[in-house]
Amino acid sequence: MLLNILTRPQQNLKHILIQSFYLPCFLIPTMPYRRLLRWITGLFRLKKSIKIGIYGPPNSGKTSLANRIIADFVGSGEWKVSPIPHETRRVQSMREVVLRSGGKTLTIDLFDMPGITTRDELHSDYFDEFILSGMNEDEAKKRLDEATEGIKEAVSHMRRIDGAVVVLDSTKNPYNRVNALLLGVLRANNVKVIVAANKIDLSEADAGKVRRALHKYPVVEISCTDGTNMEKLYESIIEHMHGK
Ligand SMILES: Nc1nc2c(ncn2[C@@H]2O[C@H](COP(=O)(O)OP(=O)(O)OP(=O)(O)O)[C@@H](O)[C@H]2O)c(=O)[nH]1
Ligand SMILES: [Mg+2]
Repeated sequence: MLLNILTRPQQNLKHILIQSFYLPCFLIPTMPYRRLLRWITGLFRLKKSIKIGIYGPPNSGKTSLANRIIADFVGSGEWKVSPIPHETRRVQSMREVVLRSGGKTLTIDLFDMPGITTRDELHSDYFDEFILSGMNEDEAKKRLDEATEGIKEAVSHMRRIDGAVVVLDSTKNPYNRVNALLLGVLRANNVKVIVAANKIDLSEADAGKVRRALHKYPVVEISCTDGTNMEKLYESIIEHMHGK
């Protein structure tokens, strides 16, 4: 046999190719029905989940939103939330979360991103906030370094995601450099954007201002604390996010 392969390589290569082409056909009748169906659909399924990142400035409620989504559609698992900015300093993800709304579904890979800010803001305003929250200088510097890495990681993910929910704190002025930069980079990467104007439960919230500032995008006014309009947000995500 070995001698045969060595002496007539071309003929035998053809034989091997034909065999490997027909091999799956011989396997089919022996596979259980359900596995067979999964195998066939798997062959045609080019992309299973839509990758959605939750972006926004620090402390706007990104992780609170991720936790709501997880609680509503997965049921267990929770990420850490804190009033101190830059709590999330590594990208956190949950795969294959099935969103359901109005009889429609969308399977997403969910990414909770570190808060985006500029270097200047990080080294002045946020550093001061770390100190005011009770951290000593070393702890504050460590958090600052980790936050810097987190921002880099969040920005590098923009190339890999299909859609973004940009969470803004409605009590804050939406007209600022960070929001403009964030939305500009997402647009440059062809990422579909929905804006969630969060914290509308607070009396000082002005979601109308967020809506006016970001009129080019679908804006949903929400509260992650009391769950206002979460259903509307899910509906909007399912309607607008269909991959790149
Ligand atoms: N009143 C109110 N507070 C909220 C709401 N959503 C989040 N918060 C609070 O805002 C703070 C920040 O929430 P996070 O979910 O940690 O915000 P984040 O955007 O993930 O923050 P970083 O990870 O630091 O960027 C926490 O104290 C939350 O309890 C909301 O809808 N209403
Ligand atoms: Mg967070």
